[in-house]
Amino acid sequence: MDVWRYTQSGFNEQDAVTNGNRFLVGNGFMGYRGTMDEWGREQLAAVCLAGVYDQNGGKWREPVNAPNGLFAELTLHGKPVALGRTEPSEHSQTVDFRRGTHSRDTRFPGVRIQSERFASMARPHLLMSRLAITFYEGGDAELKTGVVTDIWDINGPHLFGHTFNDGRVLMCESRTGELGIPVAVAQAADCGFGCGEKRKITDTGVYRFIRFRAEAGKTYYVTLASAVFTGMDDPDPGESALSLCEKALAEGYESCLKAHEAVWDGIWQDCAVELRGDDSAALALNASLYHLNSIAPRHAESLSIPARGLSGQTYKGAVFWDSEIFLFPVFVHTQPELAKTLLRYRIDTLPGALRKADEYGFRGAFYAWESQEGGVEGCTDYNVTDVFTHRPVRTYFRDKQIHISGDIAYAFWRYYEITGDLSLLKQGGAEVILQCARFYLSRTHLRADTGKAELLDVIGPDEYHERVNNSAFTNQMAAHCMENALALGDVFAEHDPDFVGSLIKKLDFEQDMELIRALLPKLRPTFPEGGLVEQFDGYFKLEDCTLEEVRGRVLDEREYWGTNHGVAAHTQIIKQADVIALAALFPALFSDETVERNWRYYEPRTEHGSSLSACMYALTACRFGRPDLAWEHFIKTASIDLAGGGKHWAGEIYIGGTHPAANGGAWMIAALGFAGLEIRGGELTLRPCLPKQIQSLRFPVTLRGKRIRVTVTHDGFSVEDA
Ligand code: IFM
Repeated sequence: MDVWRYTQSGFNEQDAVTNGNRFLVGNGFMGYRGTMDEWGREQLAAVCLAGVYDQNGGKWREPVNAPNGLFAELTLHGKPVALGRTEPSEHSQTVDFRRGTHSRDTRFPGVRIQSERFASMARPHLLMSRLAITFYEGGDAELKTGVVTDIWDINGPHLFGHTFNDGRVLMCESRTGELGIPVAVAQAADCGFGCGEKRKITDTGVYRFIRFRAEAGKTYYVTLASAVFTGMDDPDPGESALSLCEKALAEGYESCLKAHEAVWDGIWQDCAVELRGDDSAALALNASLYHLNSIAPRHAESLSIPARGLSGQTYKGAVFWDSEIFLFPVFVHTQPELAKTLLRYRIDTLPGALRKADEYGFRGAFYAWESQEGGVEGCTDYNVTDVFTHRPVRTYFRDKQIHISGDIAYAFWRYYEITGDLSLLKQGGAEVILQCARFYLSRTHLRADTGKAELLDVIGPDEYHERVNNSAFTNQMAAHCMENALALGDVFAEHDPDFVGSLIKKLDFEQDMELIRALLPKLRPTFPEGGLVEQFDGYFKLEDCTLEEVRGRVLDEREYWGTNHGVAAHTQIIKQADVIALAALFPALFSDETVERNWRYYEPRTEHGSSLSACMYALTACRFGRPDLAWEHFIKTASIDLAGGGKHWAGEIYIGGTHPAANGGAWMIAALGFAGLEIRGGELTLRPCLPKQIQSLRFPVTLRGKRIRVTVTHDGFSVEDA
């Protein structure tokens, strides 16, 4: 089995949407869905841009899809040849993880269409494809290609005022509706067989029509280069798009592909995990790392990754806690520069978090639950639509999921702990921690009778239980954030003794420091040895029924299980790892026995309705030496995008796409769970817990700037310079 390529043979129209995710190519600047060359809006063909958002009227704000410059449709004997409309005799679609390419090979009556495409890792604004069209019979043929503006949008349209140029390089320049951001897409074509072409502007784009008399048995090659620039990354997007297309075409497909593959080569050297013993698992793990690296913002200094990557506008293209808790670990251990890029996004969006806290009457930084550019909160008060009444349902993710600030502060601290690098804290991370601590200070209630500090009316990671009191996870995150605010002084004491003092002064934080010091012991939760941790006050009093019982109460498979009248809300059935996520993130607070006791309690009560759930259970099962219990969760996590799994609906809202958090989770299970890797204070420790299905794991990690390779087998482990 080739663990670096995933191929699907045969064509099933029902798979078109999922395949758009499975076969995506991307480079962090944009994602190109895994659709056919000749497909359009209906099959959700899309070029998804990172970090460019737009709102159309009162609809949800979401990222902008660019016009499609790789569109290509063949007409033979006057009839279009298109998958879905023309019955193929054979069809296959492949994504090559190592090379970062997508290819298709389709035999239609009379003609075979093969194509390959990539989103250049070497030049983030460039998409290229090469078509090879082989005719079994001669005839009049025409290839229609160009820049298509009739594109998939969920809450669009987002691009207006298209101006086209039908010169040798086709061009479409538009502006977004809300902020007027220019978006330019150009396309150049090299038609190797020296044919003539006509160009035309229509109401769906600008096209070239390449007419030729096809000879039987002959293959015709066409190379397309498309460049995408926006006003956010270039002062003259149109000019840059034009010149990049020309340059790419002059260099040629092979040469551009080589440069692209060389970058992928480097990426794999940094992070590939060689898993021996189970090829399907190895393939799934490669797929996970492929998807994650395809959307990592290598082109930017400060940008994070949306919850559905660059696979579409689902979840409003927003950045969630997924970034800090599920994606950050793989990057900080393998490509720390990327971890920094993700966290710089939080430094730069601090003003948005300060505004949000203020909006709710609090101080400090309350980060957006669904963060868009500049920290704009994308989460609405009505985030789900009821499947029965079709009415919007008041959800509280935006206002009550306050653990988000602590999650972000946690990642800043982990960055420092793992890398020993103080620069990120100095460049704004310390301020983020202080402002998050200040937020919790203003959000905490102090009980007059018990003297205990409480965080009331919150939502923890388990979103099926809204507006609960003292979520163990949330209280611990808040306490950890406060602890780190207090610890900053010590951390900088040796290398930059004045830094924290001046920051405290700048933020007028002296009094808050004292308040935090006094509050912390009253807020910090305690977890008795061997005891069950109650997810929130009163959780154990909720109806204790089985998952199957709750499933049995569901009337519509799309209905949402949370909110007031959701089927899970009044039961102990939870959506995703919550107490177990707490145990995974704070290993020092729980003995192995305590983890096991809680795992055995919560796992059967967890629906795993979020793709963020299974990996936390797998990680913690390794803690108490049960890789057999971890295995199923590992497979589920790692193969989520290949299997097309995960939930596709929350109420009536489509939530499908790729699953970066699970992709990151798969790496975490392999490296931090099965290999038991831990880096702290410049020291690396391993506590392997290999499942029987795996013979060995071998992977690189970066330790204080040096790449080393870890090998773990059932007989032991070794660490060497890589
Ligand atoms: O961040 C998650 C959340 O925990 C569960 N719902 C989906 C979000 C995005 O992945």
